[in-house]
Amino acid sequence: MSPAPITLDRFILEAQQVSPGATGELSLLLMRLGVAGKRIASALSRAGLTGTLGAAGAQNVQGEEQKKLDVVANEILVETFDYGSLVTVVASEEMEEPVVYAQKETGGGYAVLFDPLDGSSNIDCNGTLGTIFSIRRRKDGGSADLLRSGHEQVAAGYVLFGPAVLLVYTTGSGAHLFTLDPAIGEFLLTRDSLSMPERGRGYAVNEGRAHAWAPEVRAFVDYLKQDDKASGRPYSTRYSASLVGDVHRFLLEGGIYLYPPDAPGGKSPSGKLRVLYECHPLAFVVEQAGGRASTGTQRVLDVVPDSLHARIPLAIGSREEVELFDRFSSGRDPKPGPRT
Ligand code: FDP
Repeated sequence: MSPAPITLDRFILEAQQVSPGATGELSLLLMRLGVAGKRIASALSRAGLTGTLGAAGAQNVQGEEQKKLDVVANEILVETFDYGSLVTVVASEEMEEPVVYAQKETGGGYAVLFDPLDGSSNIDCNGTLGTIFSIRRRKDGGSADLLRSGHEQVAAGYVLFGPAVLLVYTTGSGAHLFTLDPAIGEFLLTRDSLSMPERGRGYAVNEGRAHAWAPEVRAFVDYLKQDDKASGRPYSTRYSASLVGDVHRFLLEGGIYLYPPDAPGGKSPSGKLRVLYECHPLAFVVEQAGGRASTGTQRVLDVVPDSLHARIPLAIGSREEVELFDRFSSGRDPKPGPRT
């Protein structure tokens, strides 16, 4: 008989047993995220049949059009943590203000932050989507409590909704990959302690926005496209319009995802992606797999946001490409080495 599959719950519980001082609360929370991921996957798979595709008719706090499924996924996550006294507060890309659970004033030590449905433009065309989450210990309360560096995350990860539903998470000792087995409704361990290639052959960026980029960003992307076999160029473009989808690809294959800032004076001088809901959690996962995440001038995990919905430029992926991007960004001589 083949060995019993390792379910998400078993993996989390076994990790808890070898984690000194663990109370089991974080384990419960992670398991709940698994359940929320399955509920969102179910809503997505039936959206075309249940009338939940299309726009919700409102804008989120960023002024972006909300899709019905953005709202559904957000509601599932808010509801998921509204019992059990584990979580005091949740904050989401889709909500202007955090939700503070009234009954938790005396209990619940965690804050959960999320982007309920990343890659919204893919919703109506059945493209790749994701849910990104970040877990922090609650300190003294209030929104200011959440405005801390990415090093304060105790866990982070994402659920990827593609041909298969995947869950990747880290608690700071490696990043682990699970695949939903639809036959039994469980996430099963498919790769323990992911290790991403130090260098890849692909890049993902919305090149339709190249006109707005700073010259050093254009120089970097042009560099990737030049033909030079010795340094492994040209790279292939791999942009899916879903940050989670692209980051996941590069986690497995190596490469770099970029959402650069506009040049000074442009419309988006800080880029598009949100520190707390997207950049910090993905940076935590990718670093745990041996990769890097940078704004071009700063390590993403070092960034302390000045507001809940603050944005930063993001370069995330293999160590070598992200370091190269930093060298271009700072105007240093890139001097890329030959491909090994
Ligand atoms: P979206 O706004 O559609 O949710 O997180 C934001 C994000 O998607 C990323 O998933 C994606 O990579 C990027 O923005 C797409 O933005 P562009 O349409 O500007 O390319």
